[in-house]
Amino acid sequence: MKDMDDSAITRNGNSLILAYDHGTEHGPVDFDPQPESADPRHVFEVAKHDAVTCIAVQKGIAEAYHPEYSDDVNLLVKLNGNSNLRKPEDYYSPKQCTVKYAVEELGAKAVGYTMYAGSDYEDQMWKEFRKVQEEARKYDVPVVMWAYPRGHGIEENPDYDGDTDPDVIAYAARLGLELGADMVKCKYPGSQEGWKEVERVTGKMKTVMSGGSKRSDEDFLKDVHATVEVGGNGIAVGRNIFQRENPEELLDKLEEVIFEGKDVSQVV
Ligand code: FBP
Repeated sequence: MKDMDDSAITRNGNSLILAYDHGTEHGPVDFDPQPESADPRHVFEVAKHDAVTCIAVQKGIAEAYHPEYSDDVNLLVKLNGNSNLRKPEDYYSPKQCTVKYAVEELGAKAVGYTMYAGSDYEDQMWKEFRKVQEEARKYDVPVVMWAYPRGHGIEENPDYDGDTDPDVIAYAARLGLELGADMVKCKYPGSQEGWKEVERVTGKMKTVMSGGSKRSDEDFLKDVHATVEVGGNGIAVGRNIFQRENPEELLDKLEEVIFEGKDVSQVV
Protein backbone atom coordinates (compact mmCIF):
# COMPACT_ATOMS: atom_id res chain seq x y z
CA MET A 1 0.00 0.00 0.00
CA LYS A 2 1.28 3.45 -0.87
CA ASP A 3 1.95 5.85 1.97
CA MET A 4 -0.81 8.34 1.22
CA ASP A 5 0.38 10.83 3.81
CA ASP A 6 3.19 11.74 1.40
CA SER A 7 0.85 11.96 -1.54
CA ALA A 8 -0.07 15.10 -3.45
CA ILE A 9 -3.77 14.37 -2.99
CA THR A 10 -3.75 14.44 0.82
CA ARG A 11 -3.21 17.20 3.33
CA ASN A 12 -2.61 16.29 6.99
CA GLY A 13 -3.52 12.76 5.92
CA ASN A 14 -6.96 13.71 4.61
CA SER A 15 -8.45 14.53 1.20
CA LEU A 16 -11.10 16.58 -0.48
CA ILE A 17 -11.49 15.22 -3.98
CA LEU A 18 -13.63 17.43 -6.18
CA ALA A 19 -15.40 14.88 -8.40
CA TYR A 20 -16.36 16.18 -11.83
CA ASP A 21 -17.05 13.09 -13.92
CA HIS A 22 -20.80 13.64 -13.88
CA GLY A 23 -20.97 14.55 -17.58
CA THR A 24 -20.04 10.91 -18.12
CA GLU A 25 -21.89 9.20 -15.30
CA HIS A 26 -25.18 11.14 -15.23
CA GLY A 27 -25.08 13.45 -18.25
CA PRO A 28 -25.33 17.24 -18.51
CA VAL A 29 -28.55 17.22 -16.48
CA ASP A 30 -26.35 17.45 -13.35
CA PHE A 31 -25.19 20.89 -14.51
CA ASP A 32 -28.73 22.31 -14.77
CA PRO A 33 -28.91 23.67 -11.20
CA GLN A 34 -25.84 25.87 -11.96
CA PRO A 35 -25.57 26.03 -15.76
CA GLU A 36 -22.05 27.53 -15.65
CA SER A 37 -20.86 24.24 -14.13
CA ALA A 38 -21.15 22.65 -17.59
CA ASP A 39 -18.00 24.64 -18.39
CA PRO A 40 -15.03 22.68 -17.01
CA ARG A 41 -13.14 25.96 -16.53
CA HIS A 42 -15.73 27.04 -13.97
CA VAL A 43 -15.14 23.88 -11.92
CA PHE A 44 -11.34 24.01 -12.30
CA GLU A 45 -11.53 27.56 -10.91
CA VAL A 46 -13.46 26.20 -7.89
CA ALA A 47 -10.82 23.48 -7.51
CA LYS A 48 -8.21 26.17 -6.84
CA HIS A 49 -9.69 26.55 -3.34
CA ASP A 50 -7.17 25.50 -0.65
CA ALA A 51 -9.52 22.85 0.67
CA VAL A 52 -9.47 20.88 -2.57
CA THR A 53 -6.61 18.39 -2.68
CA CYS A 54 -7.37 17.26 -6.26
CA ILE A 55 -9.97 17.22 -9.01
CA ALA A 56 -11.22 13.90 -10.40
CA VAL A 57 -12.07 13.98 -14.10
CA GLN A 58 -12.23 11.76 -17.13
CA LYS A 59 -9.41 11.67 -19.67
CA GLY A 60 -10.93 14.12 -22.17
CA ILE A 61 -11.55 16.85 -19.59
CA ALA A 62 -8.05 16.31 -18.17
CA GLU A 63 -6.47 16.58 -21.59
CA ALA A 64 -8.37 19.69 -22.68
CA TYR A 65 -8.49 21.72 -19.46
CA HIS A 66 -5.94 20.62 -16.86
CA PRO A 67 -2.86 22.06 -18.64
CA GLU A 68 -3.89 25.64 -17.82
CA TYR A 69 -4.49 24.69 -14.17
CA SER A 70 -1.57 22.32 -13.60
CA ASP A 71 0.20 24.74 -11.23
CA ASP A 72 -2.86 25.15 -9.02
CA VAL A 73 -4.90 21.95 -9.18
CA ASN A 74 -3.76 18.36 -8.59
CA LEU A 75 -5.18 15.92 -11.07
CA LEU A 76 -6.79 12.53 -10.42
CA VAL A 77 -7.72 10.80 -13.66
CA LYS A 78 -10.74 8.53 -13.51
CA LEU A 79 -9.69 5.57 -15.64
CA ASN A 80 -13.09 4.00 -16.18
CA GLY A 81 -16.64 5.25 -16.41
CA ASN A 82 -20.03 4.57 -17.95
CA SER A 83 -22.90 6.63 -19.24
CA ASN A 84 -26.52 6.67 -18.26
CA LEU A 85 -27.59 6.28 -21.87
CA ARG A 86 -27.08 2.57 -22.25
CA LYS A 87 -29.16 -0.08 -20.54
CA PRO A 88 -26.77 -2.85 -19.58
CA GLU A 89 -27.65 -6.34 -18.38
CA ASP A 90 -25.74 -5.47 -15.26
CA TYR A 91 -23.35 -2.78 -14.04
CA TYR A 92 -20.04 -2.46 -15.84
CA SER A 93 -17.66 0.47 -16.11
CA PRO A 94 -15.20 0.11 -18.99
CA LYS A 95 -11.68 1.43 -18.79
CA GLN A 96 -10.67 4.01 -21.35
CA CYS A 97 -7.38 5.31 -20.04
CA THR A 98 -4.19 3.60 -18.90
CA VAL A 99 -2.18 4.62 -15.86
CA LYS A 100 0.74 5.27 -18.20
CA TYR A 101 -1.29 7.74 -20.27
CA ALA A 102 -2.77 9.37 -17.16
CA VAL A 103 0.63 9.94 -15.57
CA GLU A 104 2.92 10.53 -18.53
CA GLU A 105 0.61 12.45 -20.87
CA LEU A 106 -1.91 14.03 -18.54
CA GLY A 107 0.17 14.67 -15.42
CA ALA A 108 -2.05 12.70 -13.01
CA LYS A 109 -0.99 12.62 -9.37
CA ALA A 110 -3.49 9.81 -8.69
CA VAL A 111 -5.84 7.51 -10.56
CA GLY A 112 -9.37 6.35 -9.83
CA TYR A 113 -11.35 3.23 -10.75
CA THR A 114 -15.01 2.40 -10.11
CA MET A 115 -15.58 -1.14 -8.88
CA TYR A 116 -19.11 -2.52 -9.10
CA ALA A 117 -18.81 -5.42 -6.66
CA GLY A 118 -21.90 -7.61 -6.92
CA SER A 119 -22.36 -7.10 -10.64
CA ASP A 120 -22.30 -9.98 -13.15
CA TYR A 121 -19.21 -8.23 -14.54
CA GLU A 122 -17.34 -8.18 -11.24
CA ASP A 123 -14.77 -10.76 -12.43
CA GLN A 124 -13.95 -8.68 -15.50
CA MET A 125 -13.59 -5.55 -13.40
CA TRP A 126 -11.29 -7.31 -10.94
CA LYS A 127 -9.03 -8.29 -13.83
CA GLU A 128 -8.96 -4.72 -15.14
CA PHE A 129 -8.34 -3.38 -11.66
CA ARG A 130 -5.41 -5.77 -11.22
CA LYS A 131 -3.67 -4.15 -14.20
CA VAL A 132 -4.49 -0.65 -12.97
CA GLN A 133 -3.17 -1.38 -9.49
CA GLU A 134 0.08 -2.95 -10.71
CA GLU A 135 0.70 -0.18 -13.25
CA ALA A 136 0.02 2.41 -10.54
CA ARG A 137 2.74 0.85 -8.39
CA LYS A 138 5.16 1.15 -11.32
CA TYR A 139 4.33 4.86 -11.73
CA ASP A 140 4.16 5.44 -7.97
CA VAL A 141 0.71 7.04 -7.97
CA PRO A 142 -2.07 6.19 -5.51
CA VAL A 143 -5.16 4.30 -6.63
CA VAL A 144 -8.55 5.44 -5.36
CA MET A 145 -11.30 2.86 -5.66
CA TRP A 146 -14.86 4.15 -6.12
CA ALA A 147 -16.36 1.21 -4.19
CA TYR A 148 -19.92 1.04 -5.48
CA PRO A 149 -21.56 -2.31 -4.73
CA ARG A 150 -24.30 -2.83 -7.30
CA GLY A 151 -26.05 -5.39 -9.43
CA HIS A 152 -27.73 -8.78 -9.48
CA GLY A 153 -25.56 -10.33 -6.74
CA ILE A 154 -26.83 -7.77 -4.26
CA GLU A 155 -30.37 -7.28 -5.58
CA GLU A 156 -31.05 -11.02 -5.51
CA ASN A 157 -29.44 -11.83 -2.17
CA PRO A 158 -32.15 -11.92 0.56
CA ASP A 159 -29.48 -11.26 3.22
CA TYR A 160 -28.84 -7.81 1.78
CA ASP A 161 -31.07 -4.78 1.89
CA GLY A 162 -29.84 -3.35 -1.42
CA ASP A 163 -26.69 -1.39 -2.15
CA THR A 164 -27.17 1.03 0.73
CA ASP A 165 -27.15 -1.79 3.30
CA PRO A 166 -24.29 -0.92 5.72
CA ASP A 167 -23.00 -4.52 5.53
CA VAL A 168 -22.83 -4.28 1.75
CA ILE A 169 -21.04 -0.91 1.89
CA ALA A 170 -18.51 -2.29 4.40
CA TYR A 171 -17.96 -5.40 2.27
CA ALA A 172 -17.32 -3.33 -0.86
CA ALA A 173 -14.97 -1.03 1.06
CA ARG A 174 -13.06 -4.05 2.39
CA LEU A 175 -12.56 -5.21 -1.20
CA GLY A 176 -10.52 -2.06 -1.74
CA LEU A 177 -8.05 -3.24 0.90
CA GLU A 178 -8.07 -6.80 -0.41
CA LEU A 179 -7.48 -5.78 -4.03
CA GLY A 180 -4.73 -3.27 -3.30
CA ALA A 181 -6.34 0.18 -3.42
CA ASP A 182 -4.73 3.00 -1.42
CA MET A 183 -7.95 4.84 -0.73
CA VAL A 184 -11.56 3.79 -0.99
CA LYS A 185 -14.53 6.02 -1.64
CA CYS A 186 -17.89 4.80 -0.46
CA LYS A 187 -21.39 6.02 0.23
CA TYR A 188 -22.33 7.12 3.74
CA PRO A 189 -24.03 4.06 5.27
CA GLY A 190 -26.65 6.18 7.05
CA SER A 191 -25.06 6.37 10.50
CA GLN A 192 -21.77 6.94 12.28
CA GLU A 193 -21.97 3.31 13.49
CA GLY A 194 -22.04 2.22 9.86
CA TRP A 195 -18.94 4.29 9.09
CA LYS A 196 -17.17 2.88 12.17
CA GLU A 197 -17.68 -0.54 10.63
CA VAL A 198 -16.17 0.71 7.36
CA GLU A 199 -13.14 1.88 9.35
CA ARG A 200 -12.90 -1.39 11.28
CA VAL A 201 -12.72 -3.49 8.13
CA THR A 202 -10.50 -1.25 5.99
CA GLY A 203 -7.49 -1.15 8.34
CA LYS A 204 -4.87 1.41 7.41
CA MET A 205 -6.35 2.15 3.98
CA LYS A 206 -7.66 5.70 3.60
CA THR A 207 -11.43 6.14 3.31
CA VAL A 208 -13.45 9.01 1.85
CA MET A 209 -17.17 9.58 1.84
CA SER A 210 -19.05 9.97 -1.43
CA GLY A 211 -21.01 13.21 -1.65
CA GLY A 212 -24.39 12.22 -3.11
CA SER A 213 -27.13 14.54 -4.27
CA LYS A 214 -27.22 18.16 -3.09
CA ARG A 215 -28.28 18.79 0.51
CA SER A 216 -28.20 21.69 2.97
CA ASP A 217 -24.76 22.73 4.25
CA GLU A 218 -25.60 21.54 7.71
CA ASP A 219 -26.89 18.09 6.73
CA PHE A 220 -23.90 17.51 4.50
CA LEU A 221 -21.36 18.72 7.06
CA LYS A 222 -22.92 16.53 9.76
CA ASP A 223 -22.30 13.38 7.73
CA VAL A 224 -18.79 14.47 6.79
CA HIS A 225 -17.98 15.21 10.43
CA ALA A 226 -19.49 11.88 11.54
CA THR A 227 -17.06 10.04 9.28
CA VAL A 228 -13.97 12.10 10.10
CA GLU A 229 -14.65 11.76 13.83
CA VAL A 230 -14.30 7.98 13.64
CA GLY A 231 -11.29 7.85 11.34
CA GLY A 232 -12.60 8.77 7.87
CA ASN A 233 -10.21 10.73 5.70
CA GLY A 234 -12.48 13.21 3.98
CA ILE A 235 -14.71 13.25 0.93
CA ALA A 236 -14.97 12.87 -2.81
CA VAL A 237 -17.73 15.30 -3.65
CA GLY A 238 -19.27 16.68 -6.81
CA ARG A 239 -22.86 17.89 -6.85
CA ASN A 240 -22.77 19.33 -3.33
CA ILE A 241 -20.06 21.68 -4.58
CA PHE A 242 -20.64 22.50 -8.25
CA GLN A 243 -24.43 22.72 -7.94
CA ARG A 244 -24.03 25.56 -5.40
CA GLU A 245 -24.09 29.20 -6.33
CA ASN A 246 -21.22 29.95 -3.94
CA PRO A 247 -19.30 26.71 -3.57
CA GLU A 248 -16.42 28.52 -1.82
CA GLU A 249 -18.60 29.08 1.27
CA LEU A 250 -19.12 25.36 1.79
CA LEU A 251 -15.49 24.62 0.91
CA ASP A 252 -14.38 26.99 3.68
CA LYS A 253 -16.48 24.99 6.15
CA LEU A 254 -15.38 21.63 4.82
CA GLU A 255 -11.77 22.72 5.17
CA GLU A 256 -12.31 23.32 8.88
CA VAL A 257 -14.13 20.03 9.43
CA ILE A 258 -11.87 17.78 7.37
CA PHE A 259 -8.44 19.29 7.94
CA GLU A 260 -8.78 21.15 11.22
CA GLY A 261 -11.02 18.68 13.08
CA LYS A 262 -13.71 21.27 13.88
CA ASP A 263 -17.22 20.34 14.91
CA VAL A 264 -20.19 21.31 12.71
CA SER A 265 -21.49 23.75 15.36
CA GLN A 266 -18.17 25.64 15.13
CA VAL A 267 -18.42 26.23 11.41
CA VAL A 268 -22.11 26.79 10.50
P1 FBP B 1 -21.39 13.27 -6.01
O1 FBP B 1 -20.73 13.94 -4.85
O2 FBP B 1 -22.06 14.25 -6.91
O3 FBP B 1 -22.28 12.13 -5.58
O4 FBP B 1 -20.19 12.66 -6.89
C1 FBP B 1 -19.46 11.55 -6.47
C2 FBP B 1 -19.53 10.48 -7.54
O5 FBP B 1 -18.86 9.30 -7.17
C3 FBP B 1 -19.00 10.92 -8.89
O6 FBP B 1 -17.63 10.68 -9.02
C4 FBP B 1 -19.84 10.11 -9.82
O7 FBP B 1 -20.04 10.75 -11.03
C5 FBP B 1 -21.13 9.97 -9.11
O8 FBP B 1 -20.89 10.14 -7.74
C6 FBP B 1 -21.77 8.64 -9.34
O9 FBP B 1 -23.02 8.66 -8.72
P2 FBP B 1 -24.02 7.46 -8.75
O10 FBP B 1 -24.20 7.06 -7.34
O11 FBP B 1 -25.28 8.02 -9.32
O12 FBP B 1 -23.43 6.39 -9.62
